[in-house]
Amino acid sequence: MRKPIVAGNWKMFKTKDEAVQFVEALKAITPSSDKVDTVICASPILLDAVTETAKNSDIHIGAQNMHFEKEGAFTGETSPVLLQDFGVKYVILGHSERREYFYESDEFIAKKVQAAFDHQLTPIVCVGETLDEKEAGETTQKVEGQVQAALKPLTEDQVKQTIIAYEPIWAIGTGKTATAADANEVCGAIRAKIASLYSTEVADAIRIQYGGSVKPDNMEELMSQEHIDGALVGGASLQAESFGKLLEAAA
Ligand code: G2H
Repeated sequence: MRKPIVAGNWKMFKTKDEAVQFVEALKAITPSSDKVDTVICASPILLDAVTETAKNSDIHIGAQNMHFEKEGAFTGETSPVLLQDFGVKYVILGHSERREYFYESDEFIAKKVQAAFDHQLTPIVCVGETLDEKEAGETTQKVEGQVQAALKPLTEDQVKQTIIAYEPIWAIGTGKTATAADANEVCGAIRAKIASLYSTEVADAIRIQYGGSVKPDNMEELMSQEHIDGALVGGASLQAESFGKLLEAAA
């Protein structure tokens, strides 16, 4: 059985004090890591404070992006070496906000996915279709292409360890959630694609999250679906209490 993984994506929210208080509060209610993997993905400037506060707890810390190079003249970028140095364990890559506002391509994201493994970071690779693509019946084709491109540089063992987050773009921060059945169908199609590219063993091992307006009141139904192994959560991850409810529903 695949262990559920629930990751909070704070995006560009929270001051240092708010971040530390959140982690302190969450520590008291985090389920055991035997039951669910708990991840908080914070802005790079908060990572030092949150990794320190989360020490000796079941909370893992993630970044929301990184560069693929170890170092160099890349003004404003974050190196995977620094993330590793700060005790970060996960990194979100290819979030639709990065693809849309910062023009990140599938090829660029694939280089980051490889760099994550080179630095012992687990990538959370985001894929998803726009409303136009959904209405044109292109959802499966779009997400399968994104998955195939992102995993291309990896070994089979690395593919097994990768987390895929299926986030339909039209559902992000809009309050519109895909129905649990629709989300499960797309996550199932992703798993089938991985089986065809690698093997059933790899497809059975890889964990696939759903993301897009996940809240305490829709989490249980999403988690009851065969192919959904957790959630990537924006808005509802900003309060420790609501995030705690999501963890409880997944555990
Ligand atoms: C999708 C999600 C987190 P929200 O971006 O990655 O955000 O839960 O606010 O839709």
